[in-house]
Amino acid sequence: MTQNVAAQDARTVPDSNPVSWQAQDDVLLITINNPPVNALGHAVRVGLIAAIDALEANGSVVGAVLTGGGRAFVAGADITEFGKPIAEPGLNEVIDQIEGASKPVVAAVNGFALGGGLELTLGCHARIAHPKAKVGFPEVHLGVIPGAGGTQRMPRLAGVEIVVELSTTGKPISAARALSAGIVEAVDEDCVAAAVTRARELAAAGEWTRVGELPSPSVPEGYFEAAEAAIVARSRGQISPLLSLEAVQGGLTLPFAEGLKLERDIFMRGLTSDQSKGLIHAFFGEREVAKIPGLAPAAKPRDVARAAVIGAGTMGGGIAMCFANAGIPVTVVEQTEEALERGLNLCRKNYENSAKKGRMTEANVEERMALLTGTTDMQTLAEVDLVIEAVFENMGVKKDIFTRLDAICKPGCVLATNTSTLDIDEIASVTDRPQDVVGMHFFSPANVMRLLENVRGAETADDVILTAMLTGKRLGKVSVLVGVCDGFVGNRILHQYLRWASILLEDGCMPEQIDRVWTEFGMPMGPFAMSDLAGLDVGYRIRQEQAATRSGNERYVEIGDRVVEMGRLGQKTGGGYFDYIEGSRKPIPNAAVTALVLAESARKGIERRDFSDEEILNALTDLMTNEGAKILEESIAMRPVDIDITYIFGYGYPAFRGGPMFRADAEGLAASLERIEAAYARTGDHAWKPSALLKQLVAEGQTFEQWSKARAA
Ligand code: T1G
Repeated sequence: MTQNVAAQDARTVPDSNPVSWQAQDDVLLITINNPPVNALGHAVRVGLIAAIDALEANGSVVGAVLTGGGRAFVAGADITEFGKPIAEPGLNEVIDQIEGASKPVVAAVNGFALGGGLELTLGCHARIAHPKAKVGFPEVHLGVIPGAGGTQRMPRLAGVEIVVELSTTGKPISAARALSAGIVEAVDEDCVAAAVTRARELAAAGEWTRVGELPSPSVPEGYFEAAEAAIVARSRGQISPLLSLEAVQGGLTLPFAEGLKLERDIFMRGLTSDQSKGLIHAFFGEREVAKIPGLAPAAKPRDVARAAVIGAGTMGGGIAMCFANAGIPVTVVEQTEEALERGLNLCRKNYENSAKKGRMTEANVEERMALLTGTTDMQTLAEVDLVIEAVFENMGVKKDIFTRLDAICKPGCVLATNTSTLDIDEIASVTDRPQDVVGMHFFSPANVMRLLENVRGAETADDVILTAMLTGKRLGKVSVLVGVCDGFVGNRILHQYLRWASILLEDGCMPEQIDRVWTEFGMPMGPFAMSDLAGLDVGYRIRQEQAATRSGNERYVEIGDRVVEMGRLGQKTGGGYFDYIEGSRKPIPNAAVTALVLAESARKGIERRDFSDEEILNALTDLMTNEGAKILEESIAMRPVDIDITYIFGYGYPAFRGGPMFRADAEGLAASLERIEAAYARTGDHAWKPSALLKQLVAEGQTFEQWSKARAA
């Protein structure tokens, strides 16, 4: 049975009729009830048309209020309808009928009003929001733009700056911000009652504003050029923000009806783009990874009222902050008072920095810190429900800690390790409760990165898996369930393309070329700049430890070791593969490193050659495809989408490409396999040994997606 962790929260069954209306004296209250988020599916659109018809036909009502049932106002158009023929009435038609009604309609924005939901409110004649409501245009995250008048009405109502912000960043804003921006005219705890009153006032006045009839706003000279430059600088190749800007700018000089047509044309350009397909895959994938097939139907997550973290270093402190941020009391354990104080002080400093940036108040800082309890006495963990060990990556140290935890913690307490490379099963073997042991691999900085790899050990119980998944959701993480192997999913793939990037240095590339190719692809930074950020000494120490057992016939590149031995440990020493000016993260090529690369090629008698950008990109992405296929073969990941989501949320892989496996399907597996087999024939290197699954899919003319769907059926 597939357990949907996300659905562990209460869910209600959608009403048969998702739109209801009822006269409250002389005002018709129209409510949308389409759980879980009141998406504007066809039935809702039909219901809204019927509701406005009822408003027009009912002589005893003077106006109407439109609101949402449950926690949402409206989350937007129904994304599951994308790509299918539009079933009339379309959303534009619904909004036009509301805007053109002969009686005033006031929106009571009781919860989030996103995308088409916000556009629906713009067709109303006034908007009143609950203080906790949020409004936004997240269409850009789906590769499209507001397609039901948002780019044409919002500028007329609230000016260009706010619509450009909303529709190019996709970030929602609070009710208070919507009030100050002029999107809503009031904020009220009882927004429905306030909206009823407002509807009466408008009816009595006999006049109300139709946003579509307002004049276009004026725009400061050079505004759009500056806005476009800012978008290009931050969007890493995603086009939808630029499409939104184009629709807003184009509409300003057109009559409203023409502006709507322009918006529709641009919306369709987005919807039919490959980027939109990738982004929609990422949207649903983020939710699909929460669904775990094959768990016992009776398994339920254990209650986690109190947690503990062992280790107050960078990772431990960041993990503890995740619990405090979620309002879960957490005990932090260190070996010495001095280490404990240092760790808790770092947590406080992080919170105070957030407060300085206006992301939280001073009161919030104290609330969060009050949830953090420090101790050097592990015995105090006897009553906690979940412990996450986050100490040094050494098996002996971890085994000692788990032995002690096993003796101290109450039965049923979940014992998790944050290890990124060590064998969970070996750690579990020192306890009498291997069924309670699970991996919870956070990504640094733990209080920022959203990915959480939950690692299922050989004996991890189903309810422990659910506990780890649901805890991740409570912490605001995107949790992916993975199996036990070196590097699990994310780092195992990372190792392959990082290693090959170094080999490309010896064969003819320079770090700056490889990094440029990778960032132009849409990654946040290139492999060498990323290594500089993480610190080169970490990998150096691991490679030194592995030297004794490294197989002689595996090609090993020493450039990274030489860079460390030059004292260049990365950003923290002002330079690694690249130089960094104080206060800047911009990588600058370094002459000594360039000379070192050339010298290493010469020392090994390698004749360097030029590599095209395409050859570099194919090498790195083919290795991701091949290693991902091996991960699926070994059931380390359950589905290709689990690998996609791991990379999007853990490594900044561009969501508009859908993730490594989605992109591999889109680019064509046959061509990729051909390059992989050629590389294997040329190098004999294990990294290029073609995956059996990949060969099978190509032979059968299948994609990873089709293979995954067939397995799930
Ligand atoms: N359409 C269809 N299903 C949706 C949906 C939507 N818009 N939004 C959410 N769901 C599903 C979701 O897949 C999950 O399903 C369940 O609802 C609960 O969602 C014309 C064209 C609103 C902030 O992009 O951001 O309007 O996994 O787990 O954490 O201009 O959902 O349970 O089967 O995310 O409380 C624009 C997308 C659409 C908003 C709530 N709107 N949704 O978060 O719940 S395009 C969006 C969200 C548009 C117009 C254009 C979030 C949420 P399942 P959830 P949540």
